[in-house]
Amino acid sequence: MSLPFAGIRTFLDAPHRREPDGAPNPVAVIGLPFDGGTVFRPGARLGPAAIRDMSKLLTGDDHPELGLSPADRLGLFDAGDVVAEIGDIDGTLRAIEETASRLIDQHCHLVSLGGDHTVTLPVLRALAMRYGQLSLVQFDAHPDTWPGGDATPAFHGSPIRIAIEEGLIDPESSIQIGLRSPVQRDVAAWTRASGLTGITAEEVHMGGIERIVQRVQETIGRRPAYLTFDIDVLDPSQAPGTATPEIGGLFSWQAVGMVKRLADLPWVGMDVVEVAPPYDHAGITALAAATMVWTYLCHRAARFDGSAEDA
Ligand SMILES: [Mn+2]
Repeated sequence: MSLPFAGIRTFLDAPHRREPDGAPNPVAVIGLPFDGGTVFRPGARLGPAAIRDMSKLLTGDDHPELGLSPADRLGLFDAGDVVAEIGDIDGTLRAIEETASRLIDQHCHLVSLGGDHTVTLPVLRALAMRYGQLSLVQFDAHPDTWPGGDATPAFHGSPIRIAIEEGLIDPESSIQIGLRSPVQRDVAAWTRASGLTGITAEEVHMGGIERIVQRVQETIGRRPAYLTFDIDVLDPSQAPGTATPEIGGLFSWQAVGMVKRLADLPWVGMDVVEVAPPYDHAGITALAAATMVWTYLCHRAARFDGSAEDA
């Protein structure tokens, strides 16, 4: 019996290797311990370690509905962390893009553990290079469409704006869920004009998750889709450990229920970002993050029959 409190911390106890080993349906997990793009309270550099740590709770047993674990049918491995010099935003983004591209070129499905939301940008650059323009499903309290500064346009409030400006994602077939933060007037106007669909947290609460899932499916269509899950979409009572908490957010059951119901979208990868362990209590933010990824991976594993080809 493997003991969840013992052993080296990799995500879900997956083997640590830098490259895939030829197993079918490879999925690479990478840690992106970067919080140099954070404007309020830092700490997301410690996110990947905390998520790996809490993921140990999810090892050893099967998903209660699916009756399987991710490693049963996926070539899951933990490729470690991507780091660059302290304070070097551009260098970090380049390093992440290079690593992501290398793994994608080897046919890996990519799962990234942030880090602040800046890290999603280089991942999208790598994926768009491989798959063309993507649809984005973004769980987030914030639209992340602020313009950056002149010196560093990329920070954790700007990745979606830059991704649209660079043509990495198609705003008309992308959707943001859980919005509720204050937004500058010109940023709100830019976001509306971009064609992005925005769903507020209140709409989730009042309309129910089934209706929101339907909106997502109608918006996304069959374009290759990327899931970015900013943990601050959750209510601070459910996820206190984050840089920019906003009240009135989703409960974890709503978010995990939507991730489950969206499992059949044509995903090309996902990330969970903005877990800042210094403000966490009892590991619940890191556990929520680990569980979102685990749920996504269990449903991905369920697509394969155990001997199958890549989807
Ligand atoms: Mn965000």
